[in-house]
Amino acid sequence: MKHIYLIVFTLVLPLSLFAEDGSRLWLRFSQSGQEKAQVISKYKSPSIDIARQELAAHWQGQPVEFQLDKKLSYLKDGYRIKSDKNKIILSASQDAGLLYGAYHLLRLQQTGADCFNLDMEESPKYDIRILNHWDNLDRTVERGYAGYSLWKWDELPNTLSPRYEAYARANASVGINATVLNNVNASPQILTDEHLTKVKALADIFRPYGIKVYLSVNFSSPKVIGGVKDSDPLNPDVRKWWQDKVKEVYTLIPDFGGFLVKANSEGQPGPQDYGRTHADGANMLADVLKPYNGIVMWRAFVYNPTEEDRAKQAYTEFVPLDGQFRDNVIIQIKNGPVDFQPREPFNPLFGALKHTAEMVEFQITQEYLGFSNHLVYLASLFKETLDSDTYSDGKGSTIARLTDGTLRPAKLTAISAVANIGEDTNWCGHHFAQANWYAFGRLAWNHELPSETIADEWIKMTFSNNDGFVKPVKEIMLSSREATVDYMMPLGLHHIFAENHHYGPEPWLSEAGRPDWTAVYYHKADSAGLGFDRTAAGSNAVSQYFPPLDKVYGTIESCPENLLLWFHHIPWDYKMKDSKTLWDALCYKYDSGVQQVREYQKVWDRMEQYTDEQRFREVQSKLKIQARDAIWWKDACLLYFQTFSNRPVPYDIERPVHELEDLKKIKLDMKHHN
Ligand code: GCV
Repeated sequence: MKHIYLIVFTLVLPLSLFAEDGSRLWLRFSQSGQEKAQVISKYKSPSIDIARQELAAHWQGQPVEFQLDKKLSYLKDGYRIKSDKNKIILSASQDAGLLYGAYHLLRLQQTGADCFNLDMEESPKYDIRILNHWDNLDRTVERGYAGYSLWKWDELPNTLSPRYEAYARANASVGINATVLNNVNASPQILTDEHLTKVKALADIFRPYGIKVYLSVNFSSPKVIGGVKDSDPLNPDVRKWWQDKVKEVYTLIPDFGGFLVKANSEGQPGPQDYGRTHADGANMLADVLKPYNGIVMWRAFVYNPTEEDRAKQAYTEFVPLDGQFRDNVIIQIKNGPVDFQPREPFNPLFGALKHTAEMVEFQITQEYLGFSNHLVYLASLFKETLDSDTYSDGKGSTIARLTDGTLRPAKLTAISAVANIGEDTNWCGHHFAQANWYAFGRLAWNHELPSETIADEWIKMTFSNNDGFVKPVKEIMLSSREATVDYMMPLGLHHIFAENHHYGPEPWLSEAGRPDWTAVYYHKADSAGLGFDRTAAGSNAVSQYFPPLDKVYGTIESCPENLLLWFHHIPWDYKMKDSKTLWDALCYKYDSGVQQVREYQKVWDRMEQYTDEQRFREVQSKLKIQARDAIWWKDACLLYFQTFSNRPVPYDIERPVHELEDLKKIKLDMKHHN
């Protein structure tokens, strides 16, 4: 008997050594039987040592020689890779460049690319490529769907989870070089001495991976934890408090990045509490950080329950302040003017601040995209924003070129996204949600990469190089964002989510803490039609866009149909481009979303032969949820809007399977503040 056990054990060992639970992310290098590569390096530093170890452990190609070369400083923290006779020269001007170059080589190997005739230079499009964690000190994560926070504040700084380093490594492998550890709805406690020593412990682990730590700060910190009378940015005692605090931070963490601030938004304190402006608040912090090369990322996500269209408010607030901000302040702007919806037009603030640095904020965590239950590949959404032409500086003024320093010389370029990472074994809650973390990193490095290339890399690294798997799965990923828009809110509909948690549909929501937290505020359905009139006859949000977009968006005929109901209130019998009525078009869109998810299920089931049991089953079961949810969305929205349109659902479309009244009773028990 013993013998038999032994044999079985030896046979299964290579496969079972690493449970296929997604914990290894895309860093799934082959584990055994390979020749160890030779790495020639006369340098030593924590980052270079990691680069060397990674290659020594996983690289199977020609010997690699490291070279540090100051002449390559034009590549910033990028690198050059060049095949040279029997070896490969990897050179960079910074240590981190060698690390990124090492991961580039490993990516080539994992994806089956040619590793012999290499000749390339890579330099990142953005200086700061940063994740924003909305992690609270009690380890809950605002809008987090992958378990509790990675940061175990109660154990830090003495106990260091191995996941801290694994996190840093994953980020470095895609070029992410910065992280904001805590929620923008920030607890002042993060700045207490006790917490700062914990932050230092994390910063020390991340540093060799080229990652700088930043913190979200609460504008009332001087008053709440400092015992200062108020937190007025013009009060010298307040400034003094921040000066002392920042000195303390830099004593602990000499390369600390700076602060991220959500002020005077959704109940957060800010300079306006004292009659001061956002510029007064941001500049005070910027001045304090300046001697240490620290920066302030000041969020433009501000809106108040006023009469003014919520979509207009960030622009109204910030444009008059243009030119007043210090040069180490960068305004962090959500991709759209409302809030990370499945589809929004780009935020009109991009390009409108002519003398102020601007950066994009994306959301990787799927607050409005089915949490970690729905497979939605977000590179397509990110690219849609980055490639949008604002026309601010003439044709070709894309958001990518405006924010990466190409169009306007910038001291500071950055790009950010709200992380989807938590304590879950597979990090992101859904195996495919890992692709969105990956895609953000790759696009932050190079926003010109096509979504398809990124998907291709990720699939090959994470699952399989087999064409039979790569092709169909890539098709799922590439169409998934549009499919989700179709079953949730097509044609420019937005924010018709259930109250607070934002998971399912609640288009009938008409009472909430404030009008702009209801769904009816956004869709404005009535017997005449559907959609928010943002033309000159309505809220005139179109006027915030540069010509010709103000006209393009402001005219029904030229407005892209995928944004029609964002900008216009459209009659139910309006004829769309394909001559369907608006009502019919809406029905077909919802139906197409449902059909696409059904197709994903069919395709995925055929993938069983190419993938491991655990991940196959887990994705399969998530797709079931997604398919059920898609039908829920379709029925809820069509049955509800039908009470206004009074038209039949086209007869060739699958019939609703729910009663509207039953759907209205669904109340999910998920707590969130708005
Ligand atoms: C961190 C939305 C979310 C909030 C989030 C806010 C923000 O309103 O629902 O949870 O708060 O955006 O970005 O500040």
